[in-house]
Amino acid sequence: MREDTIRLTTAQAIIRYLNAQFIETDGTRQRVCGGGFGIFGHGNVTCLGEALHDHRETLPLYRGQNEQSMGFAAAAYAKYHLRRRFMFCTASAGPGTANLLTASALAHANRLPMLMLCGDTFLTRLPDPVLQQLEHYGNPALGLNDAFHAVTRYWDRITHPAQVIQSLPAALATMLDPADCGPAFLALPQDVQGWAYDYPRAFFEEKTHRIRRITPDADEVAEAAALLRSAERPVIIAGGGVQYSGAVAELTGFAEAHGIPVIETIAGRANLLADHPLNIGPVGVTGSDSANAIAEQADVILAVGTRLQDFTTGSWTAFAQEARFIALNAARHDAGKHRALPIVGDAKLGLVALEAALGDYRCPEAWRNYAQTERKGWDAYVADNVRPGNRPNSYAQAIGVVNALCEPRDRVVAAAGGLPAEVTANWRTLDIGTVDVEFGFSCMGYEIAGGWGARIAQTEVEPEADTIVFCGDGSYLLMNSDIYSSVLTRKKMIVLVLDNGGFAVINKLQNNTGNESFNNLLADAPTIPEAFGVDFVAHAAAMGAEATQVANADELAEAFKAAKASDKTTVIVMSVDAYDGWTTQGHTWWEVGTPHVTDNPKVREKHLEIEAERAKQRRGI
Ligand SMILES: Cc1ncc(C[n+]2csc(CCOP(=O)(O)OP(=O)(O)O)c2C)c(N)n1
Repeated sequence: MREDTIRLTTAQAIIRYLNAQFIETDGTRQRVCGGGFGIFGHGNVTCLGEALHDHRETLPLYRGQNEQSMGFAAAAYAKYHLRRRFMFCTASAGPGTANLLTASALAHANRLPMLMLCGDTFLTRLPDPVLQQLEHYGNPALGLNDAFHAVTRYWDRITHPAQVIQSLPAALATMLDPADCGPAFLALPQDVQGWAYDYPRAFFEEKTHRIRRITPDADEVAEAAALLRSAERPVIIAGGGVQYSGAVAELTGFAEAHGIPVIETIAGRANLLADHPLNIGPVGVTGSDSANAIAEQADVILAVGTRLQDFTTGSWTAFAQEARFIALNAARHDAGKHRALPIVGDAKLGLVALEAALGDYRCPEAWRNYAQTERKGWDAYVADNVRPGNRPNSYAQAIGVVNALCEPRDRVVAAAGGLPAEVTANWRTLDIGTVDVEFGFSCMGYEIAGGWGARIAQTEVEPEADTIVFCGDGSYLLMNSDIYSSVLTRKKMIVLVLDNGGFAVINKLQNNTGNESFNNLLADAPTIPEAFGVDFVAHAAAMGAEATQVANADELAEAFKAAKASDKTTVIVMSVDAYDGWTTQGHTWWEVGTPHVTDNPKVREKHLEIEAERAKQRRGI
């Protein structure tokens, strides 16, 4: 019997296939692709656009303002859904696709799925050089899309319609894999998009995916349990992988059963509620004194679902040289870091297995008490740090006001500048998984675009909650047009623009390394004859948002209440101090390159000071 086929273009086949992919989580089956973001150009409008139009009811297409911000929105969408759903981004050939590069890097660093469907030059090369083609003299096959190799987990160029039968399932498998998860890129030559092929109908049958749980190896669990049983000062570092695995209950149960203190990474914020007695706070460069105090004394550290990046480890100075690590991680790459005893596997299954293997081990009470006393000290510091009127307007005050007025399910988004550290230190977690501080790539511009993507996801699940974005003036100026997108698409956000006159956190770093203020705050840029601030209220209002300026934390509280009551995107602007406003406690050493030779004695002094701390740095493998 002849195989049943359907004649479609490459573009039609891609979209038809995507439309037929479902995911089952917690008994609910839904489309794995939540739709997409698109900016059309000649490289994608004619064929991909035609195919998308046919599926506009089931794969909603959001019209973007900037390809980079579309990618950020897609990343935030996937993060909200804990990597169980993703969006695609479609960009035209050349500059449109080039604009996606930063977003792809962000998704890669944060291990978030997104699918890029991007135009490419003609396979036949008949019209070459086509509009926007780079032309590599010695390699005609090399083009702009090849720049994505470094920032994708899956990359393919479709040079024949039949290839998608192999390529699409592989892209999906990558994006849904707990270890390999990351962005997937399909380069789609403009002619190939329209070429037709007789596809087997079976390729488009509905398929239901599940996220695989990797069962940990029994020997690895046994070895880790033996080490943990010997611990006198154990600590658990809980990362974002705990969220992705859905292992919060198992983490909490494990910690409680054995009485082990838990400290959190930035991506792992909101694994435990702020007032859980075993939550000792965020660890590392942007951490808490309490978590850092126990991190540096711990003898056995169980790292769960964390890639142990330098903000978590204080560039590897946060722990004792002789401390031993156990790393439970779905990715083998992460499980083996720093001579850790690896447990390669799912966090949920791993914690259950480890708990069974640990038996009746209890963490020594004195150590737990010490950790809890430290945490009380940190809570007192934060309570004072966020208090309105304690000093000039500060990030911490704004965070305290908003935190106090939030509902538990409200989602907070921050990314670059001083705010991620300030949110990490000062935000009290009201509910699990509600904090999105993008610090894998710490990318300016993610804030508002990511807020829009998160809000699109949030409205699918809990429209009554709010998405709250913390944004510096620098990030705002870098990328703000999704305020307009959010107004247009009625995806309400509350955006706080906290204006300190420039790149204040980098100015702080510049000063802390002995350098003069230069080119960060507007006031310190020699090429600016007379600095003036942006009227952010007028700017946001021009994009259709409600916008208001507040003078201080008390006025912020009133404006925030009004923003919560409104169904429109609201932008609240407050000036904060560039020097006097910082959270000063809770930081570990952080490795930055400093000049080994300089005529500036202050820079030399700081260089020596910074290098002296390096003695504490653990060396990896
Ligand atoms: C895309 C991008 N460019 C540059 C940087 C380096 N950088 C980190 S923070 C920062 C300043 C951000 O300014 P702002 O948003 O005003 O926050 P503030 O420093 O004032 O807290 C810069 C330039 C970055 N993280 N991302």
